Amino acid sequence: MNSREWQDPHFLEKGREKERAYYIPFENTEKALAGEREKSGEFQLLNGIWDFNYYPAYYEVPEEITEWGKIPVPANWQMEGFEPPYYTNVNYPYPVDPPYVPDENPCGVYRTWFDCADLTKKTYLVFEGVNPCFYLVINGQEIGYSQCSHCTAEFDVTPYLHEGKNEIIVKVLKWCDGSYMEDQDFFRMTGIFRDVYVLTRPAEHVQDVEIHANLTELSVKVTAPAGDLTACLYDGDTCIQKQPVIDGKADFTVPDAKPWSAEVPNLYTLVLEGFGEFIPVPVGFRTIAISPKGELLINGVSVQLKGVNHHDTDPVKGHVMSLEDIRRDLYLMKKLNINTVRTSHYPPAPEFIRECDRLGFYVVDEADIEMHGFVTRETLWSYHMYDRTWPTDHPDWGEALMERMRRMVERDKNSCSVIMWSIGNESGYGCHYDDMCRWTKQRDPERLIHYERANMLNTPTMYDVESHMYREFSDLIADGEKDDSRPLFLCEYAHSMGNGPGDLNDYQELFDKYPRLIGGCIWEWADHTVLKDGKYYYGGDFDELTHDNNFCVDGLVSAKREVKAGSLEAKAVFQPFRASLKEVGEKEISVEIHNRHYFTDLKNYDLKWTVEVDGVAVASGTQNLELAAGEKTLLTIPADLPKICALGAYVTLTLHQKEATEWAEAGYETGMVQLKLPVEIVTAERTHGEGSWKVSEDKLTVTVTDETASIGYTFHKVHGTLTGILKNGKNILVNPAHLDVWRAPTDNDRHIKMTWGLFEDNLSGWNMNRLFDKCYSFTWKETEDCIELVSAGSLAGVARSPLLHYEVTYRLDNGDPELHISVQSKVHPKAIWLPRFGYEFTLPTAVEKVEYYGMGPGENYQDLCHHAKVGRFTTSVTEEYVPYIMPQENGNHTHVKEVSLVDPANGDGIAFRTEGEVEFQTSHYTKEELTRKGHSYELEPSNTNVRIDYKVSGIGSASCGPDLDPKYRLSEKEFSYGFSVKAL
Ligand code: IPT
Repeated sequence: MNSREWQDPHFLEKGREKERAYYIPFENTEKALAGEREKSGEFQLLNGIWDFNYYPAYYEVPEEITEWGKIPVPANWQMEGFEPPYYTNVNYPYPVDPPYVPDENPCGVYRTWFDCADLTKKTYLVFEGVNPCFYLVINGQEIGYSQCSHCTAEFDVTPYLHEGKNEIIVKVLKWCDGSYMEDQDFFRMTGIFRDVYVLTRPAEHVQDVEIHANLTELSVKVTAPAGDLTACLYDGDTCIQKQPVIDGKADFTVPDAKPWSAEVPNLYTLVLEGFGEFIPVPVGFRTIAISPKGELLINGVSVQLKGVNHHDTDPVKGHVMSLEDIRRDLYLMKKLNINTVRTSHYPPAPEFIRECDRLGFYVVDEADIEMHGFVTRETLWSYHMYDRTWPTDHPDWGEALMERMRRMVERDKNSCSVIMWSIGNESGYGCHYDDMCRWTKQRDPERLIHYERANMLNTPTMYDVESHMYREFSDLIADGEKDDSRPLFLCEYAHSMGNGPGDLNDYQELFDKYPRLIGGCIWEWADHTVLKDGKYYYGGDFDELTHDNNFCVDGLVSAKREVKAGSLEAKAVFQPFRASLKEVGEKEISVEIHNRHYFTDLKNYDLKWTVEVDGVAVASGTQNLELAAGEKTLLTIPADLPKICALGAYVTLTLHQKEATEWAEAGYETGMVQLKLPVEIVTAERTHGEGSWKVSEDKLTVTVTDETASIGYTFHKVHGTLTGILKNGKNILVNPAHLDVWRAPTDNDRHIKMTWGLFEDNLSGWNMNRLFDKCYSFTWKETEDCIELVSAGSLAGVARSPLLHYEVTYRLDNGDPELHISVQSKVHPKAIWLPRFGYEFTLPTAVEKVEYYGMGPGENYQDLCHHAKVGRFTTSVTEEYVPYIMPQENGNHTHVKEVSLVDPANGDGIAFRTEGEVEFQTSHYTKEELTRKGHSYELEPSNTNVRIDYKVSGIGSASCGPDLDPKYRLSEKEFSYGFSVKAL
């Protein structure tokens, strides 16, 4: 161990074997075909509990260690209690002074043993991931060094072994020069975090294998010593062709090969037999090409990438992912109709790629490179191109970067799922990028290459694909319209932080419209959090010197892989079928069905349909449609539709997997489309009670009596507010009902909230988070049929002009227990668009049971609603809450016409209805509490809070993406809405 070495960008390895394709040799064909590496007699997994000592600085490691602690392998030592976790995004967690890293560089020393039975064999030690670098000591002799956290490092340890028990010591440093190339946006974690194993192989053996397949041909190249070698191609357990390997080569022609695609991942296995070993290599027959229009062609078919960025992350284990964890992620992606993974921002474990080959995903394999922190090293933010002070251009760093590219390409070169190489992420641009791109192109002419930052130079022609992240819609439209035969790939889009993303459908519409927009990868798959004692933590919770708060909590699914509205929205937007209404007759509905698969006939699915009138099913059926991929057909649905209805009529179509798959049961709902039917809506007349209204002017109490109940309303004379909704004299309201515009900012509101509200700076905002409600006048008039009370006033933030003026009319019709509320509002001409606008009611906590007719069952917003449908739903206030790690706006419902909330113990409660539509939300947490608190575990409930809103602005993905699209903003300057309320 030498501090000069780990701070020298030329010192990259010692004793490490040349990189090669990932494979595991077996001792017979059966095992090779089964491919379970742990069953190979040549493979010995060393995972387990190892001896371990942690030293706060490397120079404290003693010559001889006499006392040892323990640690699991694989693990990150931050998750095992040795250091607090540290989250930083762009900023480096130490000064930017390459190649130097802090002198207080912690070191973890690991120890274990393994048995060696046969010294005539070759023994290799393989590390699939050690962060960030390590020295290897075998039986007391320091024989190896490697860096690049997410690269495989293999060592030939044969010369250092003796028969029997052999000692392995691994010394892992916390930082090295390589850390400058690993500035990814995640919790910085250290240690042996991927599998470690021994391979015991014959003295002579295959060193490397390279395959190339198109739709009918397979060519095999082998690096091996002279000797007998055979290549057998298996379809399942059947050898379909056998060839001798001559001069390191074998060629196969398989005219009827079943093609591989992410949708139908037909996989063959090539088994190389020779030198006493059987080496399986999965083979997918497929082609990758680009059409003259810039489309991505897989097997000649234009395919969209419906992807996510995947980081290795677990709230308990850190960066450690078992095969079960990998499968859990990939299964859930399949269930969400995701077909692409960008392995941000490093190569995943080799088994991850294998699983993608097997289950069917397109993979954008990314080199372990990110140097984002160079943009902030001189304060603020500035990118450089061809700047010799950046490692991307500095002569000392060329090979350090190149080896990262090479080690990935060589390891994953045989994978059919890998369709594109990515030369890392967010590192500016320099001459080493030119070199890495050229080398990759020459090494692998078949796959595509992208590097997002190449767009700073208008993406030089040596890149096959132009790529961008978080593109503005207007730019994307321009990209689509550009006459360019190169595909455009959004390597990151739709930032999924917290409640969101809300704009997925808008992106998808552009992908559908413009051939060269081949899709992209949502940022990102799962939240990064740390779970301790049942509480979820994020950046800043560990006293980090610099950190980026909850910017790591930005997954499409939670850290525990639970889905949220955003996940379901991705599923809906990516779903492989579309439906649109063609004709509605008296007895039948005609719907056009579009099979949006690229390779699969719809006959593999059941198409179910249900017609609902006013939330009640009136007809349903199941159809089995034979419809080739990409085709459209008309489906006729028999249904006797009424002439009129009270709330609405819809037909809902769902697509279900016929057969069980590895990731989902038979019947799993892959997609859903709801279509509104043109049935006239006539609001039912309300039956008036027998009684009559009475007004007591003193108390400003209005009372209505009918046969069953006596319902009254009270108002505040000065404030003009509705202070009471009474039933038998008991007020159901805890606080006066009032108008408001605030919502607890979502993560996607993190920029706009500064203009909405009063936060750190007291000049920029309209201060909407603490509104003053001024009543200018409150008057009432009675006629024979009704009483009308009118309150005119304004809402204003501190130190600001009134944000809006309102006039509210409360009307009671003689004998009708309902109070009709209508609101007119005029917003300040210069004011910013509003988070929302509507009424807030506060009810006792016991009012828990909820029924509504509107969009559900999950939360939905104007731009986050393709996963939801209109219907009648029963839920509870508690269930309505969505526990985002950083508390924020949640639980909204659009297209709502009726809502009731009651205390299940006594049936007391409140009911709302409208002839138009409102948005509705209810929660035991106030918007103030959700605004104030930083973690879900800090929240304290109070009451049942209900919103009946004119509108709620959409969600978007502006936490890192474009501003919320204007069409989803509540930016009208004048509007009105109304609804009725009564006690139950
Ligand atoms: C982009 C990064 O590539 C990604 O790693 C992540 O940090 C993401 O941002 C935000 O969550 S880079 C940014 C400058 C757009």
